[in-house]
Amino acid sequence: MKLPTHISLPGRSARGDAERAPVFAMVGNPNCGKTTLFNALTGLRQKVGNYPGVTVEKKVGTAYSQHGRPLQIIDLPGAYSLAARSPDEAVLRDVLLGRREDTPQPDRIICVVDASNLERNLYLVHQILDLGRPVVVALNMMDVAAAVGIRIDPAALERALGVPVIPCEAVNGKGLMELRLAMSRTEAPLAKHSWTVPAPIASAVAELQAALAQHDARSPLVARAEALLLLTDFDTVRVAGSKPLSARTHELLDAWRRRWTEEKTDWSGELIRARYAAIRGLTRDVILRDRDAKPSVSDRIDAVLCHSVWGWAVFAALMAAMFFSIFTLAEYPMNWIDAQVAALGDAVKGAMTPGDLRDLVTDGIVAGVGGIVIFLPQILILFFFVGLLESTGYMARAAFLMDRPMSKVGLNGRSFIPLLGSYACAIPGIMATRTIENHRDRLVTILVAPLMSCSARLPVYLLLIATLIPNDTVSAAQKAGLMMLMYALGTGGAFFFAWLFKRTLVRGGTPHMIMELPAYQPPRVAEITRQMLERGWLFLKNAGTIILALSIVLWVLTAYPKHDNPDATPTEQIEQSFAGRAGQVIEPVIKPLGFDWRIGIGLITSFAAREVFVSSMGVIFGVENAEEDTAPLRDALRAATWPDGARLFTPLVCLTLMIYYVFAMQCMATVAVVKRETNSWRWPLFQIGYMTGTAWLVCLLVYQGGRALGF
Ligand SMILES: Nc1nc2c(ncn2[C@@H]2O[C@H](COP(=O)(O)OP(=O)(O)OP(=O)(O)O)[C@@H](O)[C@H]2O)c(=O)[nH]1
Ligand SMILES: [Mg+2]
Repeated sequence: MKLPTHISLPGRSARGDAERAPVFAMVGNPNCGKTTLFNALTGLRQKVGNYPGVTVEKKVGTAYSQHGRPLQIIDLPGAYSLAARSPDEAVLRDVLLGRREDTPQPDRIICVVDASNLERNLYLVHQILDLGRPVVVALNMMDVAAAVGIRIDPAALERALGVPVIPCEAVNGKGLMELRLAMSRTEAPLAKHSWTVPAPIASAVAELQAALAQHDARSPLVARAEALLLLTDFDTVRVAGSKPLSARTHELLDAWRRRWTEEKTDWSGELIRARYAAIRGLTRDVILRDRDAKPSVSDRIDAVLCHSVWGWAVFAALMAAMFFSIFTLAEYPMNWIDAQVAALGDAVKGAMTPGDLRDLVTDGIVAGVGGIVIFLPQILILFFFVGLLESTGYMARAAFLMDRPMSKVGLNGRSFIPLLGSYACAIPGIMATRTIENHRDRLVTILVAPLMSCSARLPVYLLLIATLIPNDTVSAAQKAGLMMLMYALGTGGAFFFAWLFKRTLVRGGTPHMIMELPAYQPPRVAEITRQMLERGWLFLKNAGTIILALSIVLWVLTAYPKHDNPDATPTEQIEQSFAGRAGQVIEPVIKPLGFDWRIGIGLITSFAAREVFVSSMGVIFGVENAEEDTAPLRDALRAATWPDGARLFTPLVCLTLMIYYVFAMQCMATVAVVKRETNSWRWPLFQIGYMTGTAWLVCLLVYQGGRALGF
């Protein structure tokens, strides 16, 4: 086969008409800085974090060449090899091989490599060079390499590979201009890529290559690379949205696979060894060590943070600090927002003439949306903490610590990153399970992830804790303790159900965890603040749209139909309203838990999202107190009674209600994501059933037990 030595970028055709932006793919090992580079080139703000597996789905953006020409860039999940082991890696493989229906095959590939770990990173590069596409190597993390005493000669690497090698530091913006220039060149050299495929495998490669070119429409070089991959990896991980191979190719592949199994030859091992030998040859003159490797700063920190005793002490202290600051730091901004909302309500009351419209504004909109907005400071603090853990590299250490307890329930530390992420929100947590290799473990992790207390539960817990304990009698530390208890309960629940599911639904052994511990990075406060504000803005947007709409709907449902007696009390009015009737229908089911029909309305509406419980309580109990001045919601809840005058929100009921929200599956968005990720309705429905069933049962035990003990 005669190979070209250069490939030109697609661009203006000879006739000078329509121009197609060339497509670049960002490819590299996990955590080597692809997304940082992608963001710097495109101006987008995709999530970065100092642990492997942040990006799990492809993302497309546009950058501009030095001459202002648009270039399309695809950011991809990281992988150590094209032999995909998990769904996120399969996305990378399929984009590169042109198997995706929704993504064009890249014209050029930017291989991002971590300079502090060059040999290992070059393994993937070497596989990519097989594809015969023009490659630009971005030699990233030069600062990290220098810090651990590794010196690299980029020019020598460029000579060895035959493609441009650009040293850079993505976080500091160094090397970006040079990279852009290399990307802008219309003529791109192809790598001097010759390595000898072991002879016996070569004939199989040739046969399969022909089949792929003929039946699967691959170009000769891609077909060859894919043949190598198929023969050594057998293409086990499949993802939705990728074209399957033709039947003919499959037959051929199966025949070779059978033959090699019979002959007991380890061709994939042979091939890996051959590749590493080739890489060693390439890097002989490239890596120069300055001094003997001594324990790095990261190693010294890890001696404490990964210690079997100190590590746990630090973990517990970090969590305690987080919950404590949620209560103490947020106090002032919260009081301020509280006062503004109350003032707004009173101003509206004074300005508008009494009537349904005024009630809609004060009792529906101000009470509903205001009730939820006051929790913004706490949400921001939570996200700031999560950001700190993610950007410093602590996340990977937490997973390492958790490996032991996780293995007791049949999962490994890998599953802990999605679970930890679910403290912020179950949706990114469930997405992050794509990095889990074993599909059974992935399923179990998806099933239990929503048990981790997410940020939407925060307002519910905070409201109920405030109702439960009057401000002055109990210190912030005790409130934080109660909150930690809820988080611990959810986490314990997740572990318990993971254990149960691994023993019943999806049996399977405990896989070993292989995860890189990245070097610690100083926290990037600006980046963390930006991500935190983004999440805060999302929270406000939610309050201004979904929660606003639901509050209005709920207010209408509580205001109509009108009571026959115009002098009816607000409670009597709600009682016979549409919402009241719905609440009464479910009251028999929830009365054993100590909840009345008004709480029942909140349970129904918050099925959309948990924080809607707070706005619903605002609407319902705000209406009841409509005659007085706007008071904090917790006071309204404390004043609420059963028809016989007994207090409704007793401490026991508040606690039970919090526990209900720990376990119940009250989130439409999560249901939708689980449906998409598991590709069936079976699992999300099962999840709703088991979580809400558990919530009911545990609440029954707590409430009735508490009653029996005299609370
Ligand atoms: N010191 C240093 N840190 C860097 C550099 N480039 C990126 N980082 C940091 O490395 C970490 C990983 O960066 P990401 O851009 O998320 O890496 P990624 O390759 O997209 O990772 P995955 O999506 O998990 O595969 C982040 O903490 C970055 O701030 C660099 O040149 N020097
Ligand atoms: Mg990334």
